[in-house]
Amino acid sequence: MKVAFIGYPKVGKTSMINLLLGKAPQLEYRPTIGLNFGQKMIKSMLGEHELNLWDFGGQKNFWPMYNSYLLNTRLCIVVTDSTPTGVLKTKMIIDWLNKRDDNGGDKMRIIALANKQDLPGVMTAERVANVLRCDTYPVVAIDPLQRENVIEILKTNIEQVVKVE
Ligand SMILES: Nc1nc2c(ncn2[C@@H]2O[C@H](COP(=O)(O)OP(=O)(O)O)[C@@H](O)[C@H]2O)c(=O)[nH]1
Ligand SMILES: [Mg+2]
Repeated sequence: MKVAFIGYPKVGKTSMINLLLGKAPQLEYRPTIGLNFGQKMIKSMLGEHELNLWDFGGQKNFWPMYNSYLLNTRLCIVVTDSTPTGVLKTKMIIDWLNKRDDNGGDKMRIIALANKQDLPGVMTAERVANVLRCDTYPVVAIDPLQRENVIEILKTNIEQVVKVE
């Protein structure tokens, strides 16, 4: 099953995938150029799911490719930092996702991760959800202790996707 991460540069998409794969967090920022992939097995009540994780460098010049990037995506994870400006920018991605013609009707579930909850003065996931208007979870991608939590979020949403099939 294809799971695509999407979001502006530096919000923590690659960190989130590293966390899921059990890799040590990268504290120094290294921008993702082009595409990265990860693979992860998830066991849910509905069986075992092989997830193909797609991580696209969010630079502006890649935007025209987003439609092809998202082709056949079943779960789209929008990652945002939790600052007010970051969330407003991310809202534009969500609006675009909701409007887009999905090239042949691939059913795609959209959720958001309100990342960097460890930073001072950030918005709660509840407030982020009110802006983005989709299911939103609070996370800290560079905290290895949150790994189980993020796997649980994936599990819940994969089950949702499989159920509506
Ligand atoms: N404080 C904090 N920093 C984070 C968090 N997640 C990622 N970062 C840092 O933010 C920077 C960008 O992360 P990265 O995963 O490369 O972002 P990407 O461009 O969306 O793939 C890196 O320096 C990470 O260490 C978080 O939850 N809290
Ligand atoms: Mg990256």
